[in-house]
Amino acid sequence: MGRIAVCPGSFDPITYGHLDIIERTSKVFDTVYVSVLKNSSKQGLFTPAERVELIRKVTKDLPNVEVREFNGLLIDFCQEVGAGSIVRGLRAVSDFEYEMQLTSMNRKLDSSIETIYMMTNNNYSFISSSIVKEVAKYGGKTEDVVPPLVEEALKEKFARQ
Ligand code: COD
Repeated sequence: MGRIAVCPGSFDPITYGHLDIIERTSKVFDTVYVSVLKNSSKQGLFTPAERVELIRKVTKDLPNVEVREFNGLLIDFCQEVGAGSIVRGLRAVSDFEYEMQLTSMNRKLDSSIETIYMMTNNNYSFISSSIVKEVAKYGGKTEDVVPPLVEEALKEKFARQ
């Protein structure tokens, strides 16, 4: 079975910043589950099924990456797939406080699951799904921050709104 990691997130939608973390994790672990979960403090643009489909398409060349939607606690998902590690990306100091809370609470829920942080790639440190959505909403270019098929999906979404 080997070493299993989970890359959790809302991925609404997936960006080059997320993809970079997923690719790097896939080089360190035998199997990586990308888990689309609910972040109750964020409002969604894409449905969970749409997010899963976009992630599947942009990770199709990574044979050890599996994409799943999960409705529940991250720790429950990790237990279900037998993962020993959670991998998260860190962009700026501003990410730290939230990440600290998430990690501490997850550790209380299951102390056997370790959370590991990967520093963002400098080229992608400024990217967030929220900023990408705002730029796309007003017709700005998003080609440097999301894969082409995500850019298309964003255009379609906003054209219909
Ligand atoms: N560079 C590097 N990493 C990045 C970048 C970037 N430009 N952009 C995003 N990332 C990383 C993030 O740091 C994160 O690790 C991952 O990519 C996903 O990011 P998001 O923003 O899509 O995901 P979040 O922060 O909304 O995910 C929060 C969860 C959904 C994981 C959380 O809310 C959760 O676990 N929900 C399920 C219920 C639960 O268990 N709650 C927590 C109890 S403690």
